[in-house]
Amino acid sequence: MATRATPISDRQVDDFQRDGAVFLPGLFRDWVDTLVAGIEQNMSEPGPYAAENLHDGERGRFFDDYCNWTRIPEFTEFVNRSPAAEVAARLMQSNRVQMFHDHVLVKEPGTSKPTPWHQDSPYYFVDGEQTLSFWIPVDAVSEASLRLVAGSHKWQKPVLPTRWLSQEDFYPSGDDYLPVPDPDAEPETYKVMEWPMEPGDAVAFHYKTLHGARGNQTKARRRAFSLRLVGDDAHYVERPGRTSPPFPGHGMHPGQRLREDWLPILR
Ligand SMILES: O=C(O)CCC(=O)C(=O)O
Repeated sequence: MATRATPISDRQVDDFQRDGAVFLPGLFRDWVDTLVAGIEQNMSEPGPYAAENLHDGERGRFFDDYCNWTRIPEFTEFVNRSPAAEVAARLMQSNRVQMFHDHVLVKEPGTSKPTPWHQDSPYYFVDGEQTLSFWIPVDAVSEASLRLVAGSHKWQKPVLPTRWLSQEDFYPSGDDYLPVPDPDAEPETYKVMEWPMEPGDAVAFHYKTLHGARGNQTKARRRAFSLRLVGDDAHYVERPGRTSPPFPGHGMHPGQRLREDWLPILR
């Protein structure tokens, strides 16, 4: 796989640090075919965590699945050989880059369901300021592109995580969280960032950045691959219930670095 050198500018690093997200046009352009093949394999052979996020009778299809990168060779290759780890190190300002997980999110044409506003961090058993996800569409996308609230990674309290299908609270202790805001209803309070994207473009964002997406009412598929990575200060934390992903039997204790035999150091 020939990979073009993709320098990240100081300005892009500053944007990521300040806003909690940055748009990286063309970063994974050379990897689109690999990711398409991996996504198609993932959809034809879903893993144990695969989910359909629509109720019976709702139009379209909203599929997601995660933690398949070790069994799908195209994802393994992307994790190990794409520029993702190098770019993440620079944006997170981290020496180490450790794998957390892969995530496939597909909205088929005519899916009206939005992805609810959420931060990823409260669902995870990892905390730290050096965290980063790449969201990479493999289809051109405008309406159903990722939307992110600038600066939300610096909010003092986490936003209540909810279940995407039932919309119930994810944990019993809802009082410890901010209610889920509606950024579109208060544009003077929340600055929403979004970009029309081509296949292989990426948005890099912090695990604490509030984000969501509109439905896909177009006639085109919207397939996206997300790669979740962590840096030097990432450590295991306990949450008030089963996390997502759960990684059953992980055996880690609060404050520990994530175990490297399951979640390898990439750089
Ligand atoms: O693809 C989507 O609709 C949402 C993506 C997302 O929430 C994520 O990658 O963390």
